[in-house]
Amino acid sequence: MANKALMQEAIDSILNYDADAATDVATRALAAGMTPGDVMAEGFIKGIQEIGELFEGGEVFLPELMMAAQAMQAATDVCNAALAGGVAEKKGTIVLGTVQGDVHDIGKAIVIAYLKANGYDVIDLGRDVSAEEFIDKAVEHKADVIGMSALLTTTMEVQRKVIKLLKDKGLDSTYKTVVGGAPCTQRWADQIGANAYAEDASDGVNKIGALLGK
Ligand code: B1M
Repeated sequence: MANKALMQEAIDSILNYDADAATDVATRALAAGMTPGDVMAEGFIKGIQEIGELFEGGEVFLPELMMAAQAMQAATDVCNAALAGGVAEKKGTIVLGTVQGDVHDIGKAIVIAYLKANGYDVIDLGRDVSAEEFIDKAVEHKADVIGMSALLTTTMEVQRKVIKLLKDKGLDSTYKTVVGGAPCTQRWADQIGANAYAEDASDGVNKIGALLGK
């Protein structure tokens, strides 16, 4: 019951574009014993999804979307910091970024925090990452996996481009590819020849673990 009230506060902090309130409620929810994953999934993610629906319906506009994203970022920072530490054994190296033309990086930050907490070395390529850069960085860091986040139906195409470029360069068996982000699906992953699709951060950890036999 107490957690339910906290999660409503979390949702409200996003709907009110209030980064201070988001930081405060995230901190209290963790102190109350909730896991970072539950705090995000049961609270803040519901809030930002609601903002996305309001935006789609023309009830809020870009400035509000940006303020909500700032509040979301504040909550994500608190929860991701609580995930830090993780396990000592290194299970593999992943280069992960948001694809070219796309600036959505809140989900990517959560995925990275989960992977690090589960023993992976993750090189964060940032956002607006070109197909060539994904591959160059994978080569440079001797990565096992290339992870690509895309939040726009228009930018998903870059995921296809990376996989095609890997094939053209004869590198498709050197690097495993994982795609994620709200518009992506298993069907999309199959269509473009990705090795895996991950629905959320914990699915990402599981799918990458399966790909690398961990
Ligand atoms: Co934008 N935006 N946005 N936006 N935005 C969406 C994506 C949208 C669905 C909103 C809507 O209309 N309902 C819509 C896309 C429509 C479409 O393409 N079909 C949209 C649009 C249209 C736009 C702009 C074009 C608006 C404009 O300018 N007119 C513009 C595009 C800018 C650009 O990228 N070039 C834009 C801008 C922005 C902000 C900058 C204001 C802000 C982003 C801030 C930031 O990220 N730093 C923003 C936000 C916040 C959203 C919504 C509301 C929320 C996204 C988010 O953070 N979700 C979003 C609506 C929505 O998604 N419902 C929306 C929370 C996050 C935890 O979830 O990112 O899905 P998510 O990540 C999840 C999973 O998807 C998965 O795990 C994560 C954790 O669970 N996952 C992976 C993600 N990547 C993964 C990678 C993996 C594995 C799993 O392995 C590689």
